[in-house]
Amino acid sequence: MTSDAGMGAAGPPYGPGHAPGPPGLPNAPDLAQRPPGPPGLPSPARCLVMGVVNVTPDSFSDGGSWFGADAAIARGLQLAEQGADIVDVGGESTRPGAQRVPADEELRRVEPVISGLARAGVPVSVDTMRAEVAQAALEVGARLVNDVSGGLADPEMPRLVGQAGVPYVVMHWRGHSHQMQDRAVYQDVTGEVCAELRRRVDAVVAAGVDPALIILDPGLGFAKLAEHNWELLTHLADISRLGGSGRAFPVMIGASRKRFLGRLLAAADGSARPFAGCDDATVAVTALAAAAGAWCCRVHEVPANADAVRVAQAWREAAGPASSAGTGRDAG
Ligand code: PMM
Repeated sequence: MTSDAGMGAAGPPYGPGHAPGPPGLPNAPDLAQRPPGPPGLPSPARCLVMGVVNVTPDSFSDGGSWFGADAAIARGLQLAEQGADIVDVGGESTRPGAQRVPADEELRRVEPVISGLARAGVPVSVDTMRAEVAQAALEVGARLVNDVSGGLADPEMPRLVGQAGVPYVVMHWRGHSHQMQDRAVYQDVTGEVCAELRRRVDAVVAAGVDPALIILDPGLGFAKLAEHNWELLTHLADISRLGGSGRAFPVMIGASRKRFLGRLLAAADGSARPFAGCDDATVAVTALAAAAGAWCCRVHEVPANADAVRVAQAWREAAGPASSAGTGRDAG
């Protein structure tokens, strides 16, 4: 472990009192200072844009579109040219109700795509819940592991990520796709998501992950109803600090094309807007989340989102020095 990762008698390094934030932050709706992203990734002085390439036949929002390796690499290159700071490559659909694919099939889908994009110099993340897939992806050049289960689906994952020393997205998750919607039950969604994420952070740090490499994600749509997603989106500061006043983790948001947007934009007859008609709403969420201090937004269509994060940054800078500080390393 590097940096301030030691777990001494004072408790976990991200616990209360370790890195007190500015007064008034814990309950503030916005992250007045966006926490810096982990080393080894691009670090512009604004929210990052992560472009998605799902190498699957059945993902909810773009399944089947980039299923062959050549098409997926071409799409990833296009997303990078359009302004994606990171390209996220996944080989397993996580849409509600989806069945799992075998690990060898997941690997067969993602490995050539990650390899091709990394060789072209694109910062790539691997979207997987499996340590075996993450390891192979890191060997061919992935720089970040995006684990929607936060290390719950595969107990080997946190140790692997800890040993590799790469940034790790720890997402809030309550179970695999076939069971997750039954688990969308909360009394206090922000409080419960923070508490459950805190337990995951404790576990992955205990397994060797450096806290400075952890990115938190509330997991919009994963065991969440629309009302849960909206509440979480408006409590990014709480999520960043796990509901306390300790270390502020960078926060990632994945709202792109999700069903709660389609339902918000339903037609007069009540039918949800198809996902491809939700890109403008995605851009609106990106602008709001970036203005509130999100570190990164994961999206399927990059150009307008790349504009939105720049608008949000100008907004933050105009709002005052506290809002625009906390970013801006040149590395990566
Ligand atoms: N959502 C999906 C897949 N991977 N990763 C993170 N970190 N956060 C998310 O919200 C997330 C994710 C599902 O979306 P898709 O299948 O439509 O791409």
